[in-house]
Amino acid sequence: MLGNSELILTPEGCIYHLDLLPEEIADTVITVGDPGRVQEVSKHFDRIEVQKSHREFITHTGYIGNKRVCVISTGIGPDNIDIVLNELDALVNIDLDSRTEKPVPHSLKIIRLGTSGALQQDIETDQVVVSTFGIGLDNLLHYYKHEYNAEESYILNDFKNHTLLHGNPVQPYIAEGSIQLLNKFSGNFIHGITVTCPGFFAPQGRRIRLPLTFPNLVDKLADFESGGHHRITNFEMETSAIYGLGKLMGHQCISINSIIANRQTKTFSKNPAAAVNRMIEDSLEIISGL
Ligand code: R1P
Repeated sequence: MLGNSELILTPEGCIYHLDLLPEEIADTVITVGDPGRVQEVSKHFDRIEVQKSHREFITHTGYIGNKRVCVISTGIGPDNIDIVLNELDALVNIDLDSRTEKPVPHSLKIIRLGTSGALQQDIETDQVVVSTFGIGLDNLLHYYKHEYNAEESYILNDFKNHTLLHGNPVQPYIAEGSIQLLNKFSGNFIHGITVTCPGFFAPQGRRIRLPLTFPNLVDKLADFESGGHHRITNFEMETSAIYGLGKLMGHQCISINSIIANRQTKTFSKNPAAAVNRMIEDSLEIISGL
């Protein structure tokens, strides 16, 4: 039985940070970093049944046709993903009354609709990238017992040898997205590895004033290739944590990102809101048929 300090519930019986009851989420969960993006997604729902908000975690649950979906804002970063993934998982896999694990595991489809920076010249702003793998420079997954499959080990090993980040305070990890979901997002979607960083400035090679420990980070990531066809397309701040935790918990996860900046050409989208909206519309069309 999980103690009151381990599985924290509000007086209303909601999970602590998300402030949600089990019946207030759907099996298909869209996550967005920006709380303002929740309504940009839910405005496409045919009806909204639940609207909750606590801190940066805003949730709208409703229907697209007959499909029940919810959209939740995670805020920024892997530490927030630790909270969102664990609390979503508890909502479906823990009996909140008895505070014990349910006997049969329940799997969610978790789909991130985010924004990101491209690391390759040929990926233009406003294009959309779907992550084959997430490589984490953020250390979160190292707090959970985890193992890699053969392909993950192979790519991670190549990554460590190429970037030489391994052994520094940074301990890269890797996790694969759901192949089933990845295959649904093809056509105009570019596929590639996404690197997840624990910050926006130095951890993504941006020097404003302070000197960088890894001044060549962007080029090192951009030059990487493994197995003849795996390259790093983009980086942001959530994907590896979603893939790593989601996989350990038995959920199917996919991360889709609108490219709003290109770090090679040093360009920024002229209309990021329109680009994000296109990604939302194209993705919802696929999500409604999952
Ligand atoms: C940084 O500006 C934030 O934007 C990106 C990064 O991953 C980070 O969360 O994603 P979202 O637009 O989904 O927040």
